Amino acid sequence: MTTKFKNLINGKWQDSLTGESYENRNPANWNDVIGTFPLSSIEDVNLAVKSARIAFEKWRLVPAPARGEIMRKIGDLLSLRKEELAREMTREMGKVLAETRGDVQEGIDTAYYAASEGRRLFGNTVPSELPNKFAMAIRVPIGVAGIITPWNFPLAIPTWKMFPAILSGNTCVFKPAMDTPKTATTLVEIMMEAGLPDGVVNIVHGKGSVVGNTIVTHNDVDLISFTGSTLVGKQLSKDASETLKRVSLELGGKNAQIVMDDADLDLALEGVLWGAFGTTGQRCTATSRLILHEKIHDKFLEMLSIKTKNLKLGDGLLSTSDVGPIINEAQRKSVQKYVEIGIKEGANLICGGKIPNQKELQNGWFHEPTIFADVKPNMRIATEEIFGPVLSVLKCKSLEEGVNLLNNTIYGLSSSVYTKDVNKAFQAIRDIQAGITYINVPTIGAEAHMPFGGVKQTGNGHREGGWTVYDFFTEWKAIYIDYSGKLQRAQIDNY
Ligand code: UN1
Repeated sequence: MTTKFKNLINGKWQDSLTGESYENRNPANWNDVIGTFPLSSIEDVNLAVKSARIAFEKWRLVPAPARGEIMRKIGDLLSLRKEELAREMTREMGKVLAETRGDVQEGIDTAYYAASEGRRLFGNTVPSELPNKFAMAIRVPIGVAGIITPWNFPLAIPTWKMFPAILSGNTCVFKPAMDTPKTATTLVEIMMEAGLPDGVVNIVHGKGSVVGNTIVTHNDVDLISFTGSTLVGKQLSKDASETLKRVSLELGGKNAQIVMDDADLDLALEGVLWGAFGTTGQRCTATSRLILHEKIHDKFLEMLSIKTKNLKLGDGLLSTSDVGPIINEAQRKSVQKYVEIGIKEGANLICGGKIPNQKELQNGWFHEPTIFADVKPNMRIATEEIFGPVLSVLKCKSLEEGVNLLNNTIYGLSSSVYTKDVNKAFQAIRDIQAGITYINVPTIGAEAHMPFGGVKQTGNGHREGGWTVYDFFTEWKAIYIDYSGKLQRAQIDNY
Protein backbone atom coordinates (compact mmCIF):
# COMPACT_ATOMS: atom_id res chain seq x y z
CA MET A 1 0.00 0.00 0.00
CA THR A 2 1.30 3.39 -0.97
CA THR A 3 1.47 5.84 1.92
CA LYS A 4 -0.72 8.89 1.48
CA PHE A 5 0.72 12.13 2.84
CA LYS A 6 -1.18 15.29 3.70
CA ASN A 7 -0.97 19.05 4.06
CA LEU A 8 -0.57 20.63 7.49
CA ILE A 9 -2.94 23.53 8.05
CA ASN A 10 -3.53 25.09 11.45
CA GLY A 11 -1.91 22.13 13.20
CA LYS A 12 -4.06 19.49 11.46
CA TRP A 13 -2.84 17.07 8.82
CA GLN A 14 -5.49 17.09 6.13
CA ASP A 15 -6.15 16.12 2.51
CA SER A 16 -6.34 18.75 -0.15
CA LEU A 17 -9.84 20.02 -0.88
CA THR A 18 -9.35 18.79 -4.45
CA GLY A 19 -8.84 15.21 -3.28
CA GLU A 20 -6.22 14.95 -6.04
CA SER A 21 -2.70 13.69 -5.47
CA TYR A 22 0.54 12.82 -7.25
CA GLU A 23 3.19 10.13 -6.82
CA ASN A 24 6.68 10.76 -5.59
CA ARG A 25 9.29 8.26 -6.86
CA ASN A 26 12.94 7.47 -6.20
CA PRO A 27 15.10 8.94 -9.01
CA ALA A 28 17.62 6.08 -8.68
CA ASN A 29 14.86 3.51 -9.13
CA TRP A 30 11.60 4.79 -10.48
CA ASN A 31 9.76 1.59 -9.48
CA ASP A 32 10.17 2.64 -5.86
CA VAL A 33 7.16 4.77 -4.92
CA ILE A 34 7.76 6.87 -1.80
CA GLY A 35 4.18 8.00 -1.39
CA THR A 36 1.41 10.15 -2.76
CA PHE A 37 1.10 13.84 -1.94
CA PRO A 38 -1.75 16.33 -2.32
CA LEU A 39 -2.18 18.41 -5.45
CA SER A 40 -3.61 21.35 -3.57
CA SER A 41 -5.88 24.13 -4.76
CA ILE A 42 -6.09 27.89 -4.32
CA GLU A 43 -8.60 27.29 -1.52
CA ASP A 44 -6.11 25.10 0.40
CA VAL A 45 -3.58 27.93 0.24
CA ASN A 46 -6.19 30.43 1.40
CA LEU A 47 -6.87 28.28 4.48
CA ALA A 48 -3.17 27.98 5.22
CA VAL A 49 -2.63 31.73 4.91
CA LYS A 50 -5.60 32.38 7.17
CA SER A 51 -4.24 30.01 9.78
CA ALA A 52 -0.78 31.64 9.58
CA ARG A 53 -2.33 35.10 9.89
CA ILE A 54 -4.28 34.16 13.02
CA ALA A 55 -1.26 32.40 14.55
CA PHE A 56 0.91 35.46 13.87
CA GLU A 57 -1.10 37.62 16.27
CA LYS A 58 -0.03 35.40 19.19
CA TRP A 59 3.36 34.25 17.95
CA ARG A 60 4.67 37.79 17.52
CA LEU A 61 4.12 38.33 21.26
CA VAL A 62 6.17 35.31 22.36
CA PRO A 63 9.58 36.56 23.57
CA ALA A 64 12.32 35.86 21.04
CA PRO A 65 14.42 33.84 23.55
CA ALA A 66 11.39 31.57 24.09
CA ARG A 67 11.03 31.17 20.32
CA GLY A 68 14.74 30.34 20.35
CA GLU A 69 14.14 27.54 22.87
CA ILE A 70 11.88 25.83 20.34
CA MET A 71 14.59 26.24 17.70
CA ARG A 72 17.06 24.52 20.02
CA LYS A 73 14.62 21.65 20.47
CA ILE A 74 14.22 21.40 16.69
CA GLY A 75 18.02 21.21 16.39
CA ASP A 76 18.10 18.42 18.99
CA LEU A 77 15.38 16.43 17.22
CA LEU A 78 17.07 16.85 13.83
CA SER A 79 20.34 15.63 15.38
CA LEU A 80 18.64 12.55 16.82
CA ARG A 81 17.08 11.72 13.46
CA LYS A 82 19.98 12.78 11.24
CA GLU A 83 20.70 9.35 9.76
CA GLU A 84 17.05 8.53 9.11
CA LEU A 85 16.49 11.90 7.44
CA ALA A 86 19.62 11.53 5.31
CA ARG A 87 18.50 8.11 4.05
CA GLU A 88 15.00 9.35 3.34
CA MET A 89 16.46 12.30 1.42
CA THR A 90 18.77 10.13 -0.70
CA ARG A 91 15.86 7.89 -1.57
CA GLU A 92 13.79 10.90 -2.50
CA MET A 93 16.25 13.02 -4.51
CA GLY A 94 19.27 10.85 -5.23
CA LYS A 95 22.40 12.56 -3.89
CA VAL A 96 24.83 10.29 -2.07
CA LEU A 97 24.51 9.69 1.66
CA ALA A 98 27.58 11.71 2.66
CA GLU A 99 25.92 14.71 1.02
CA THR A 100 22.45 14.17 2.45
CA ARG A 101 24.02 13.87 5.90
CA GLY A 102 25.65 17.23 5.20
CA ASP A 103 22.30 18.65 4.13
CA VAL A 104 20.69 17.62 7.44
CA GLN A 105 23.70 18.97 9.35
CA GLU A 106 23.21 22.34 7.63
CA GLY A 107 19.65 22.32 9.01
CA ILE A 108 20.91 21.48 12.50
CA ASP A 109 23.48 24.29 12.34
CA THR A 110 20.78 26.70 11.18
CA ALA A 111 18.49 25.67 14.05
CA TYR A 112 21.17 26.26 16.69
CA TYR A 113 22.15 29.55 15.09
CA ALA A 114 18.49 30.65 15.18
CA ALA A 115 18.25 29.54 18.82
CA SER A 116 21.18 31.78 19.72
CA GLU A 117 19.78 34.68 17.68
CA GLY A 118 16.74 34.57 19.97
CA ARG A 119 18.95 36.18 22.61
CA ARG A 120 20.33 38.77 20.18
CA LEU A 121 18.07 40.19 17.46
CA PHE A 122 19.98 43.36 18.24
CA GLY A 123 18.58 46.77 17.61
CA ASN A 124 20.33 50.14 18.03
CA THR A 125 20.13 52.93 20.54
CA VAL A 126 21.39 56.29 19.31
CA PRO A 127 21.59 59.73 20.90
CA SER A 128 18.73 62.07 20.13
CA GLU A 129 19.55 65.54 18.82
CA LEU A 130 17.27 67.03 21.51
CA PRO A 131 17.73 67.05 25.31
CA ASN A 132 15.70 64.67 27.44
CA LYS A 133 14.75 62.57 24.48
CA PHE A 134 15.62 58.93 23.82
CA ALA A 135 15.98 57.27 20.39
CA MET A 136 16.22 53.62 19.47
CA ALA A 137 15.42 51.26 16.61
CA ILE A 138 14.13 47.74 17.14
CA ARG A 139 13.43 44.80 14.85
CA VAL A 140 9.81 43.74 14.58
CA PRO A 141 8.29 40.70 12.86
CA ILE A 142 6.54 41.30 9.56
CA GLY A 143 3.71 38.77 9.31
CA VAL A 144 3.08 35.78 7.06
CA ALA A 145 6.05 34.46 5.08
CA GLY A 146 5.59 32.41 1.90
CA ILE A 147 8.43 29.90 1.66
CA ILE A 148 9.02 28.32 -1.76
CA THR A 149 11.94 25.90 -2.00
CA PRO A 150 13.78 23.64 -4.48
CA TRP A 151 14.56 19.92 -4.35
CA ASN A 152 18.38 19.98 -4.40
CA PHE A 153 18.73 20.87 -0.69
CA PRO A 154 15.33 19.66 0.47
CA LEU A 155 16.04 20.12 4.16
CA ALA A 156 18.78 22.76 4.42
CA ILE A 157 17.14 25.40 2.22
CA PRO A 158 13.71 25.29 3.93
CA THR A 159 15.50 25.61 7.29
CA TRP A 160 17.55 28.60 6.05
CA LYS A 161 14.26 30.34 5.39
CA MET A 162 11.79 29.09 7.97
CA PHE A 163 13.98 29.06 11.09
CA PRO A 164 14.97 32.75 10.88
CA ALA A 165 11.44 33.67 9.76
CA ILE A 166 9.86 31.95 12.76
CA LEU A 167 12.55 33.00 15.24
CA SER A 168 11.88 36.59 14.21
CA GLY A 169 8.18 36.17 15.06
CA ASN A 170 6.70 35.55 11.61
CA THR A 171 4.56 32.58 10.62
CA CYS A 172 5.00 30.45 7.49
CA VAL A 173 3.16 28.91 4.58
CA PHE A 174 5.62 26.44 3.12
CA LYS A 175 5.41 25.05 -0.41
CA PRO A 176 8.21 22.52 -0.99
CA ALA A 177 9.34 21.30 -4.42
CA MET A 178 7.15 18.58 -5.91
CA ASP A 179 10.20 16.29 -6.15
CA THR A 180 10.93 16.37 -2.41
CA PRO A 181 7.68 16.54 -0.44
CA LYS A 182 8.62 13.74 1.97
CA THR A 183 11.71 15.38 3.45
CA ALA A 184 9.70 18.59 3.78
CA THR A 185 6.91 16.73 5.57
CA THR A 186 9.28 15.14 8.09
CA LEU A 187 10.88 18.52 8.73
CA VAL A 188 7.51 20.08 9.51
CA GLU A 189 6.56 17.12 11.75
CA ILE A 190 9.75 17.72 13.72
CA MET A 191 9.05 21.45 13.98
CA MET A 192 5.60 20.71 15.41
CA GLU A 193 6.95 18.06 17.77
CA ALA A 194 9.40 20.64 19.13
CA GLY A 195 6.44 22.70 20.31
CA LEU A 196 5.49 25.26 17.66
CA PRO A 197 1.90 26.40 18.19
CA ASP A 198 -0.67 25.47 15.54
CA GLY A 199 -0.58 27.66 12.45
CA VAL A 200 2.98 28.94 12.94
CA VAL A 201 4.09 26.57 10.19
CA ASN A 202 1.76 25.27 7.49
CA ILE A 203 2.72 23.06 4.56
CA VAL A 204 0.80 22.98 1.29
CA HIS A 205 1.93 20.53 -1.40
CA GLY A 206 1.33 20.89 -5.10
CA LYS A 207 2.19 22.76 -8.25
CA GLY A 208 4.06 26.02 -8.48
CA SER A 209 1.51 27.31 -10.96
CA VAL A 210 -1.30 26.87 -8.42
CA VAL A 211 0.08 26.72 -4.87
CA GLY A 212 3.18 28.84 -5.48
CA ASN A 213 1.34 31.43 -7.50
CA THR A 214 -1.45 31.79 -4.96
CA ILE A 215 1.06 32.37 -2.16
CA VAL A 216 2.99 34.92 -4.22
CA THR A 217 -0.05 36.96 -5.20
CA HIS A 218 -1.93 36.63 -1.90
CA ASN A 219 -2.94 39.88 -0.21
CA ASP A 220 -2.34 38.46 3.23
CA VAL A 221 1.18 37.14 2.59
CA ASP A 222 3.71 39.79 3.54
CA LEU A 223 6.96 38.35 2.30
CA ILE A 224 8.28 35.66 -0.01
CA SER A 225 11.53 33.77 0.22
CA PHE A 226 12.22 31.79 -2.95
CA THR A 227 15.08 29.64 -4.20
CA GLY A 228 14.90 28.36 -7.77
CA SER A 229 15.59 29.28 -11.38
CA THR A 230 16.21 32.81 -12.62
CA LEU A 231 13.36 32.43 -15.09
CA VAL A 232 10.81 31.62 -12.38
CA GLY A 233 12.34 34.22 -10.04
CA LYS A 234 11.80 37.01 -12.56
CA GLN A 235 8.16 36.07 -13.07
CA LEU A 236 7.61 35.68 -9.32
CA SER A 237 9.04 39.12 -8.73
CA LYS A 238 6.56 40.64 -11.21
CA ASP A 239 3.63 38.71 -9.72
CA ALA A 240 4.54 39.77 -6.19
CA SER A 241 4.90 43.43 -7.10
CA GLU A 242 1.13 43.91 -7.33
CA THR A 243 0.91 43.63 -3.52
CA LEU A 244 4.34 45.23 -2.92
CA LYS A 245 5.48 42.40 -0.72
CA ARG A 246 9.09 41.94 0.26
CA VAL A 247 10.76 39.27 -1.88
CA SER A 248 14.08 37.47 -1.43
CA LEU A 249 15.27 35.61 -4.52
CA GLU A 250 18.07 33.06 -4.61
CA LEU A 251 18.46 32.10 -8.26
CA GLY A 252 20.81 30.62 -10.84
CA GLY A 253 24.56 30.44 -11.15
CA LYS A 254 27.27 29.69 -13.70
CA ASN A 255 30.06 29.37 -11.19
CA ALA A 256 33.69 29.02 -12.21
CA GLN A 257 36.87 27.71 -10.64
CA ILE A 258 40.16 29.23 -11.80
CA VAL A 259 43.33 27.14 -11.49
CA MET A 260 46.53 29.21 -11.74
CA ASP A 261 49.89 27.83 -12.87
CA ASP A 262 51.26 28.05 -9.30
CA ALA A 263 48.36 26.11 -7.74
CA ASP A 264 48.57 22.82 -5.86
CA LEU A 265 47.16 20.78 -8.75
CA ASP A 266 46.15 17.74 -6.71
CA LEU A 267 44.18 19.95 -4.36
CA ALA A 268 42.58 21.83 -7.27
CA LEU A 269 41.66 18.51 -8.84
CA GLU A 270 39.89 17.24 -5.75
CA GLY A 271 38.13 20.59 -5.56
CA VAL A 272 36.77 20.59 -9.08
CA LEU A 273 35.59 16.97 -8.88
CA TRP A 274 33.61 17.82 -5.76
CA GLY A 275 32.40 21.17 -7.09
CA ALA A 276 31.33 19.94 -10.52
CA PHE A 277 29.95 16.49 -9.82
CA GLY A 278 28.83 16.66 -6.16
CA THR A 279 25.01 16.55 -6.03
CA THR A 280 25.37 15.41 -9.68
CA GLY A 281 26.07 19.05 -10.55
CA GLN A 282 22.62 20.06 -9.35
CA ARG A 283 23.53 22.93 -7.04
CA CYS A 284 23.19 26.62 -7.64
CA THR A 285 26.77 26.71 -6.36
CA ALA A 286 28.02 23.91 -8.65
CA THR A 287 31.25 24.43 -10.57
CA SER A 288 30.06 24.53 -14.12
CA ARG A 289 33.08 26.25 -15.67
CA LEU A 290 36.74 25.49 -15.09
CA ILE A 291 39.25 28.13 -16.16
CA LEU A 292 42.76 26.71 -16.48
CA HIS A 293 45.96 28.68 -16.83
CA GLU A 294 47.50 27.75 -20.19
CA LYS A 295 50.74 26.50 -18.57
CA ILE A 296 48.96 23.72 -16.67
CA HIS A 297 45.98 23.31 -19.00
CA ASP A 298 46.89 20.07 -20.79
CA LYS A 299 48.33 18.34 -17.76
CA PHE A 300 45.39 19.25 -15.52
CA LEU A 301 42.80 18.24 -18.10
CA GLU A 302 44.46 14.86 -18.44
CA MET A 303 44.44 14.35 -14.64
CA LEU A 304 40.82 15.47 -14.49
CA SER A 305 39.52 13.24 -17.24
CA ILE A 306 41.15 10.14 -15.68
CA LYS A 307 39.56 10.87 -12.31
CA THR A 308 36.18 11.73 -13.81
CA LYS A 309 36.01 8.48 -15.78
CA ASN A 310 36.63 6.64 -12.51
CA LEU A 311 33.68 8.22 -10.68
CA LYS A 312 31.15 5.52 -9.93
CA LEU A 313 27.54 6.23 -10.74
CA GLY A 314 24.98 4.50 -8.57
CA ASP A 315 22.21 4.60 -6.01
CA GLY A 316 23.27 7.17 -3.41
CA LEU A 317 22.39 4.74 -0.62
CA LEU A 318 25.27 2.44 -1.64
CA SER A 319 28.64 3.27 -0.11
CA THR A 320 30.29 2.48 -3.47
CA SER A 321 28.52 5.31 -5.31
CA ASP A 322 30.28 8.61 -5.99
CA VAL A 323 27.56 10.24 -8.09
CA GLY A 324 23.79 9.70 -7.87
CA PRO A 325 21.08 10.17 -10.48
CA ILE A 326 19.61 13.35 -11.91
CA ILE A 327 16.37 14.36 -10.20
CA ASN A 328 13.85 13.50 -12.94
CA GLU A 329 13.23 12.78 -16.59
CA ALA A 330 12.78 16.39 -17.70
CA GLN A 331 16.01 17.44 -16.04
CA ARG A 332 17.95 14.57 -17.63
CA LYS A 333 16.52 15.52 -21.04
CA SER A 334 17.70 19.06 -20.46
CA VAL A 335 21.23 17.80 -19.66
CA GLN A 336 21.21 15.68 -22.85
CA LYS A 337 20.11 18.73 -24.81
CA TYR A 338 23.08 20.71 -23.51
CA VAL A 339 25.48 17.91 -24.42
CA GLU A 340 24.14 18.09 -28.00
CA ILE A 341 24.45 21.88 -27.97
CA GLY A 342 28.07 21.64 -26.79
CA ILE A 343 28.95 19.23 -29.58
CA LYS A 344 27.20 21.40 -32.19
CA GLU A 345 28.99 24.50 -30.92
CA GLY A 346 32.30 22.76 -31.59
CA ALA A 347 33.47 22.13 -28.02
CA ASN A 348 35.60 19.06 -27.45
CA LEU A 349 33.76 16.32 -25.51
CA ILE A 350 36.53 14.66 -23.55
CA CYS A 351 34.53 12.35 -21.34
CA GLY A 352 30.98 11.30 -20.48
CA GLY A 353 28.12 12.75 -22.50
CA LYS A 354 25.91 9.67 -22.39
CA ILE A 355 23.29 7.83 -20.43
CA PRO A 356 25.21 4.92 -18.89
CA ASN A 357 24.44 1.42 -20.10
CA GLN A 358 25.14 -0.60 -16.92
CA LYS A 359 22.22 -2.85 -16.11
CA GLU A 360 21.81 -1.66 -12.53
CA LEU A 361 21.38 1.95 -13.67
CA GLN A 362 18.57 1.40 -16.13
CA ASN A 363 15.69 2.28 -13.79
CA GLY A 364 17.09 5.62 -12.69
CA TRP A 365 17.74 9.03 -14.23
CA PHE A 366 21.51 8.59 -14.40
CA HIS A 367 23.83 10.55 -16.69
CA GLU A 368 27.60 10.27 -17.02
CA PRO A 369 29.76 13.04 -15.57
CA THR A 370 30.68 15.05 -18.66
CA ILE A 371 33.55 17.38 -19.56
CA PHE A 372 33.86 19.70 -22.54
CA ALA A 373 37.26 21.24 -23.32
CA ASP A 374 38.14 24.03 -25.81
CA VAL A 375 35.01 25.89 -24.74
CA LYS A 376 34.78 29.48 -26.00
CA PRO A 377 33.49 32.17 -23.62
CA ASN A 378 30.26 32.90 -25.45
CA MET A 379 29.15 29.36 -26.21
CA ARG A 380 25.83 28.42 -24.63
CA ILE A 381 27.51 25.72 -22.54
CA ALA A 382 29.74 28.46 -21.11
CA THR A 383 26.96 30.91 -20.34
CA GLU A 384 23.72 29.04 -19.53
CA GLU A 385 23.04 27.24 -16.28
CA ILE A 386 22.82 23.49 -17.02
CA PHE A 387 22.09 22.18 -13.50
CA GLY A 388 23.63 18.78 -14.16
CA PRO A 389 26.96 16.95 -14.31
CA VAL A 390 28.47 18.95 -17.17
CA LEU A 391 31.70 20.92 -16.85
CA SER A 392 32.95 23.40 -19.47
CA VAL A 393 36.71 24.03 -19.55
CA LEU A 394 38.21 27.33 -20.73
CA LYS A 395 41.81 28.55 -20.96
CA CYS A 396 43.44 31.77 -19.71
CA LYS A 397 46.89 33.36 -19.99
CA SER A 398 46.82 35.39 -16.76
CA LEU A 399 44.81 35.98 -13.61
CA GLU A 400 43.26 39.12 -15.17
CA GLU A 401 42.04 37.16 -18.15
CA GLY A 402 40.82 34.35 -15.89
CA VAL A 403 38.82 36.77 -13.74
CA ASN A 404 37.34 38.44 -16.83
CA LEU A 405 36.24 35.05 -18.12
CA LEU A 406 34.83 34.18 -14.70
CA ASN A 407 32.86 37.46 -14.66
CA ASN A 408 31.55 36.90 -18.19
CA THR A 409 28.10 35.74 -17.04
CA ILE A 410 24.73 37.19 -16.09
CA TYR A 411 25.06 35.36 -12.75
CA GLY A 412 27.24 35.94 -9.69
CA LEU A 413 26.77 33.38 -6.94
CA SER A 414 29.93 31.43 -6.16
CA SER A 415 33.53 31.52 -7.40
CA SER A 416 36.82 29.82 -6.66
CA VAL A 417 40.51 30.44 -7.28
CA TYR A 418 43.35 28.00 -6.69
CA THR A 419 46.70 29.73 -6.27
CA LYS A 420 49.56 29.77 -3.75
CA ASP A 421 50.29 33.43 -4.46
CA VAL A 422 48.70 35.58 -1.76
CA ASN A 423 48.85 38.70 -3.95
CA LYS A 424 46.92 36.98 -6.71
CA ALA A 425 44.40 35.68 -4.20
CA PHE A 426 43.62 39.17 -2.88
CA GLN A 427 43.47 40.61 -6.38
CA ALA A 428 40.91 37.94 -7.30
CA ILE A 429 38.87 38.62 -4.15
CA ARG A 430 38.77 42.31 -5.12
CA ASP A 431 37.83 41.84 -8.78
CA ILE A 432 35.52 38.83 -8.89
CA GLN A 433 31.83 39.71 -9.18
CA ALA A 434 30.15 37.12 -6.95
CA GLY A 435 28.43 36.85 -3.60
CA ILE A 436 30.87 34.14 -2.49
CA THR A 437 34.59 33.76 -3.30
CA TYR A 438 36.62 30.77 -2.18
CA ILE A 439 40.42 30.59 -2.22
CA ASN A 440 41.76 27.05 -2.51
CA VAL A 441 38.27 25.74 -1.81
CA PRO A 442 35.72 24.57 -4.43
CA THR A 443 32.63 26.61 -5.32
CA ILE A 444 30.46 24.58 -2.95
CA GLY A 445 30.56 24.41 0.82
CA ALA A 446 28.86 27.49 2.23
CA GLU A 447 28.57 27.49 6.05
CA ALA A 448 25.27 28.20 7.79
CA HIS A 449 26.49 31.23 9.77
CA MET A 450 27.84 33.17 6.78
CA PRO A 451 25.93 35.35 4.28
CA PHE A 452 24.74 33.31 1.30
CA GLY A 453 23.59 34.82 -1.98
CA GLY A 454 24.72 36.32 -5.22
CA VAL A 455 25.10 39.46 -7.29
CA LYS A 456 23.76 40.27 -10.77
CA GLN A 457 20.90 37.99 -11.90
CA THR A 458 21.54 35.46 -9.15
CA GLY A 459 19.30 37.41 -6.84
CA ASN A 460 17.79 40.71 -5.80
CA GLY A 461 20.27 41.83 -3.19
CA HIS A 462 19.19 39.88 -0.11
CA ARG A 463 21.32 37.35 1.72
CA GLU A 464 20.39 34.14 3.44
CA GLY A 465 22.40 32.58 6.24
CA GLY A 466 24.08 33.94 9.34
CA TRP A 467 23.14 37.31 10.76
CA THR A 468 22.26 38.76 7.36
CA VAL A 469 19.03 36.80 6.83
CA TYR A 470 17.51 38.51 9.90
CA ASP A 471 17.50 41.75 7.95
CA PHE A 472 15.10 40.15 5.52
CA PHE A 473 12.74 38.66 8.06
CA THR A 474 12.38 41.73 10.30
CA GLU A 475 11.24 45.29 9.79
CA TRP A 476 12.90 48.24 11.55
CA LYS A 477 10.80 50.33 13.86
CA ALA A 478 12.23 53.70 14.95
CA ILE A 479 11.14 54.81 18.42
CA TYR A 480 11.47 58.24 20.06
CA ILE A 481 10.61 58.88 23.70
CA ASP A 482 10.57 62.49 24.85
CA TYR A 483 10.76 62.92 28.64
CA SER A 484 11.21 66.69 28.65
CA GLY A 485 7.51 67.35 29.22
CA LYS A 486 7.30 69.90 26.42
CA LEU A 487 7.00 69.96 22.63
CA GLN A 488 10.49 69.76 21.17
CA ARG A 489 10.62 70.13 17.42
CA ALA A 490 13.45 68.25 15.75
CA GLN A 491 15.51 70.27 13.28
CA ILE A 492 13.87 73.47 14.58
CA ASP A 493 14.07 73.99 18.34
CA ASN A 494 17.67 72.88 18.53
CA TYR A 495 18.91 75.35 15.88
C1 UN1 B 1 22.44 25.43 -3.40
O1 UN1 B 1 23.28 25.11 -4.22
O2 UN1 B 1 21.26 25.55 -3.74
O3 UN1 B 1 27.52 25.76 -0.43
C2 UN1 B 1 22.77 25.64 -1.98
C3 UN1 B 1 26.84 24.82 -0.76
C4 UN1 B 1 25.72 24.35 0.13
C5 UN1 B 1 24.45 25.08 -0.19
C6 UN1 B 1 24.14 25.12 -1.64
N1 UN1 B 1 26.07 24.49 1.50
O4 UN1 B 1 27.03 24.29 -1.82
